[in-house]
Amino acid sequence: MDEINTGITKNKHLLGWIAECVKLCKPERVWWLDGSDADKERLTEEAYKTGDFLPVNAEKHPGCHLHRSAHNDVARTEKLTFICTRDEGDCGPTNNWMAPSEAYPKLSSILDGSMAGRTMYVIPFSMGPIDSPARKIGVEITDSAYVALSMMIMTRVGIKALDALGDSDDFTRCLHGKADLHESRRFICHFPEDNAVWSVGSGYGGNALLGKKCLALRLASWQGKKEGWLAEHMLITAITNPAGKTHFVAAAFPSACGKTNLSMLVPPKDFAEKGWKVQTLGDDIAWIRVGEDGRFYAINPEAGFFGVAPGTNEKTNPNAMKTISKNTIFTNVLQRDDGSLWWEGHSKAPEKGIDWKGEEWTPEKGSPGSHPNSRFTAPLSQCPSLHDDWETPKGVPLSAIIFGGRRAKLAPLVFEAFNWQHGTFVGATMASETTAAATGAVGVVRRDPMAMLPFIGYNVGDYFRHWLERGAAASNAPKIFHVNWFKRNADGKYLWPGYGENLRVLKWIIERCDGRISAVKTPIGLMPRKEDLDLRGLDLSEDAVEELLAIDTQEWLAEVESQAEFLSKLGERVPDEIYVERGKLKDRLMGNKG
Ligand code: OXD
Ligand code: MN
Repeated sequence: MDEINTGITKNKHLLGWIAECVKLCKPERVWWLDGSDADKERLTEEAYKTGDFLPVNAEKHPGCHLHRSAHNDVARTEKLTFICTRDEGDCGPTNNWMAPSEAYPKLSSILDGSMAGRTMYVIPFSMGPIDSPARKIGVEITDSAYVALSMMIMTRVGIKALDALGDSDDFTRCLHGKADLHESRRFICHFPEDNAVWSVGSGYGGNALLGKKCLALRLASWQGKKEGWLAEHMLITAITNPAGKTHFVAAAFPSACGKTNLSMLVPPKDFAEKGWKVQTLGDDIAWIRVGEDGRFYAINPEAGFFGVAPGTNEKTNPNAMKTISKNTIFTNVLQRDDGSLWWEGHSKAPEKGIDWKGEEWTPEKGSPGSHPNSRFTAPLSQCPSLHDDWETPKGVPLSAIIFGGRRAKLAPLVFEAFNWQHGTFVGATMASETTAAATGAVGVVRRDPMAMLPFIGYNVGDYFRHWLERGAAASNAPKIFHVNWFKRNADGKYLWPGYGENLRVLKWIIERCDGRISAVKTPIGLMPRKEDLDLRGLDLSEDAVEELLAIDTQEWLAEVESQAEFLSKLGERVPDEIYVERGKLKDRLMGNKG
């Protein structure tokens, strides 16, 4: 069989596994990615030949490519995502379970011969900086040039990952095959006990770039439980105040709720003039360990952004626009007549173009030109607001963890948890309106613990226990906050301007971390008084501020009942401490002492 870059490893565990996969998938050729520029160039040429890439206007988008996915393959498919533990109890009630003894044969029969006439790309990669003690090595096999080139942006690929692996057997075996992309033959299966992921029938990023959600969240959360660390769906950002003091914060929001925007926030003009600075370390995933000084240290295991395009523009996220100005893969956006790219919320709509389905489009057509979950894949290194420590092997110390959801009602702009246990409860019961990042209805409120509902790779009760234990293991754990940028008034209008103005809330948060500002005790947590928020220069009515900070006791009492209903579905492994916190919240709301 034809092979490219053979001999780049002598690791017999890896060679043995690739041989097994070749036997199963029967590709025409095997291409080992060495991570070099020459390899990338050749692979790019290949992607144009296979039709994975379509050309774009090279003057407007140098080094960029357009990819159009199958129409039925545009988002994560949670229904078709499985945790395959031997014991169903270890998977827990928030995941779909399939026994490994069922999953392996089922997926093998789909993969059998599925790469005939195609190239099998072998991608050795590292999640995390190669020199970080926290990094994990994986090897992904795929028959998609789009996936291979996306992995080259999102992770650290090639010989350097193989060198780090050496002769070891300690790597995640990630097997991805497109097969026929039919939904009835689509499965994303995780085998935490075997350190393996098999994904078949989808080319969508979250289902197919296996370093991301599959390894860095689902398997990593399981490994973190065993090894004493946390894998979380969190951005990491650095906020520096005018005195030059930097606080690192991590924030967990559900998919497509603004993590990329927050991680690249541009301070409002008057804040920037005073010397406030926000810098980016990551927009989606954080791996967190307790350091020797008792603080939480976070690394971003990724090397790229896989961001949502719609709504991204010069005003909402100028740093993202600069990041994606070159060397970026765009998926399912609209192409204008001159070959340049556009998406809803980018700029004025073109009079016509080719939409994400490859069909002629005009605004009158009534359907979006780009898919609501259309994406950009771009290297972190191109982000103008990147923080110097983004690859620091030990990670950065966290002052605060922020949970957030998209909620039209109920949750105020910001509150602080009383302590770690209460913060864990706040995260465990947080809720958000669903978005286009996953298939299914959009805009429905669902509980999404720590924004990890689709990504906790084991029993959710054990996960809450792990959170409580990690906090107890840290003598100097971060403070926990909850924010809601999405509260609306009775007319359905957003009350808070969001984007850069969110720094006003972050300012209160880090001042709390410095112990420099007071807070009011409320039944749900510690909150700023109106005058504690720096709202100078912001056109916001007194009423709006009051509404943003309001707590409606009746609504919260209903919330507590709905939390109870949710918790009751999570099984017996939910720690008592979570119920205790719920009871205390109810008591405080009823006016009793908490
Ligand atoms: C993502 C997601 O792509 O959360 O980051 O779906
Ligand atoms: Mn995400």
